[in-house]
Amino acid sequence: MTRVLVVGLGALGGRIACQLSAAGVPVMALERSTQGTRSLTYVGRDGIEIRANIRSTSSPCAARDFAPLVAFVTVKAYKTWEAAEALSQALPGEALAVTLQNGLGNLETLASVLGEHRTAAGVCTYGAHREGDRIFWGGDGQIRIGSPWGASVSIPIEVLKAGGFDAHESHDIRRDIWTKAAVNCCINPLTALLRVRNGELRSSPWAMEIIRSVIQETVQAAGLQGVALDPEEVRRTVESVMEATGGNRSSMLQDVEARRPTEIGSLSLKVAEICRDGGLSAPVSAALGELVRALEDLSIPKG
Ligand code: KPL
Repeated sequence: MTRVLVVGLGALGGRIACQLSAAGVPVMALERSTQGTRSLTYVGRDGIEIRANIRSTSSPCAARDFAPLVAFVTVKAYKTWEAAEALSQALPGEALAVTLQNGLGNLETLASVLGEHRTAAGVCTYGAHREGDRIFWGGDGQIRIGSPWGASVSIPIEVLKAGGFDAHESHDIRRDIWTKAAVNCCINPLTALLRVRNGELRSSPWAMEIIRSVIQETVQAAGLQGVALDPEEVRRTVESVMEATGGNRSSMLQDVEARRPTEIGSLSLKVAEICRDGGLSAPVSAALGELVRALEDLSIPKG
C-alpha cells in the first residue's frame, strides 16, 4: 500500500488524512510542531463521522523513516518554502510531492527545491473547515493532478481515489492552476471582506460585477504567463464552484475569522503584480488585495 505524507493538517489536509486513513492507506502528517498521534474526526456531508488516529511528526527524518511514496502539500501558500525545505529531507528520491494548495507559484517553489521530476500539482475544489480536531464537509468537487514536466501522477491519483476522492489526471495543469486561482481570486477576498458564505455572493449584483472584473484581470495575468484562458469558461467555473460550495465559508474567510494571515499574497496581489510587471493594470484585484491586507493588519494580534 502506498505510504502517504500529508504536509499540514488544516481543513483540507485533515480531510485527506482522515479519508485515506479510513480506506486503510498508511498516513503520516508532517507538521510544524510535534504532535505524536492526532485524533481527528471528519464529519461528512451526511453527518457520518470518520475517526482517524494520524501519526504526526515535525521531524523530516522521522517522516523519511516512514518511507512515503507521495506527499500531499496542503499548508498555506506563504509556508510553501518552509514545506519544500522540510520535504527535501523527508522525501526519498523516488517519492513525489504534490501541491494541493491555493494560489500561484507553489509548484515552482517546490520544484526549485526538490527538482521538477519530483513535483506535481493538483487543483482541488473540495471544501472543508476545521474546528479543533473536527473537520467538517464543506462541498464536494474534484482533484485534478498533473505535472508540466511529465512526472507520472498515477500513484497520487490512485491513492486519492482509494480515499473516495474524485481524482483525475490533468493534461494542462498550468491552465487548471490558473483557473482555480481565478476562482479563489473571485470568491475568497469577497467572502472574507463581506463575511458571507460562498453561495451568498450570487445574490449581490454588486459582488457579481466585481467578480466580472476580477475574471478579466486574472485572464490578462494568465496570458502574460503564457496561459490562455477563456473568460466565459472561467465565469462558468466560478459560478459552479459558488453553487457546489454555496454553504461553505471560504478558506480566506476562515483565516480572517481566526485572525490568521491569509493567502492574498498568492492570489489577488499576485495577479496585480504580474499585470504591473507586464505593463498592464489590475485595479480591482489590487484594491481587493489591499483591503484584505488592511483587514489582516487590523485583526491579527501583533507580536
Ligand atoms: O478553494 C476554496 C477556498 O475556500 O479556498 C473554495 C473552492 C472557494 C471553497 O471554499
